[in-house]
Amino acid sequence: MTTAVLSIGSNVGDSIEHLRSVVAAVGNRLMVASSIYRTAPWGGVEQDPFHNAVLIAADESLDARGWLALARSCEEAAARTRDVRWGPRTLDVDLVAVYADDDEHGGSLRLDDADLTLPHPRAHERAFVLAPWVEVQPHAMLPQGSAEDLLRGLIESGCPEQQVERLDGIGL
Ligand code: PH2
Ligand code: MG
Ligand code: MG
Repeated sequence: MTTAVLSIGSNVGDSIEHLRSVVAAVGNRLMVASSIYRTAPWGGVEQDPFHNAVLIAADESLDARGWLALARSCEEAAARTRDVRWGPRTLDVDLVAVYADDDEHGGSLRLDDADLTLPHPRAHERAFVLAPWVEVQPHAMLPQGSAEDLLRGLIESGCPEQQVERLDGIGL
């Protein structure tokens, strides 16, 4: 059994519906979904704000590569293209962390492959990932520190690309 932390984001088309399509694909493996956040575009490309959220999901048989395949199939179903790095997209589904429940330390898997690095190598510098993650897993840890501390640092930086706003009254 593995548990995955999925960061989902969209800023093209009906972005809330794109996020909801991931909830549908995860189905009964969903453990918890964060609120939806409206977030400033991160990464220096001028574009519309994103909607972001985090899902935590568990599966008896998927390994990290299985979760990656699920993420990719969600992106393909949303006709995701990869034109501009950190540019606009219908749907981005990123694996932030995967926990192997049979790991005696209950630790987060470490992987450094060409197409998959775990934990996600840039999660610690993105409030759009950390804010929804801390909401659903307040004690989450990254190699760089606790997600909560890292988030506080980013918000206190006052950097425009770290602005996140939790949406009330609309959820996944
Ligand atoms: N995704 C990107 C680039 N920039 N900014 C925000 N706020 N949210 C995202 O999901 C996002 C981004 C490409 O992966
Ligand atoms: Mg991404
Ligand atoms: Mg991605």
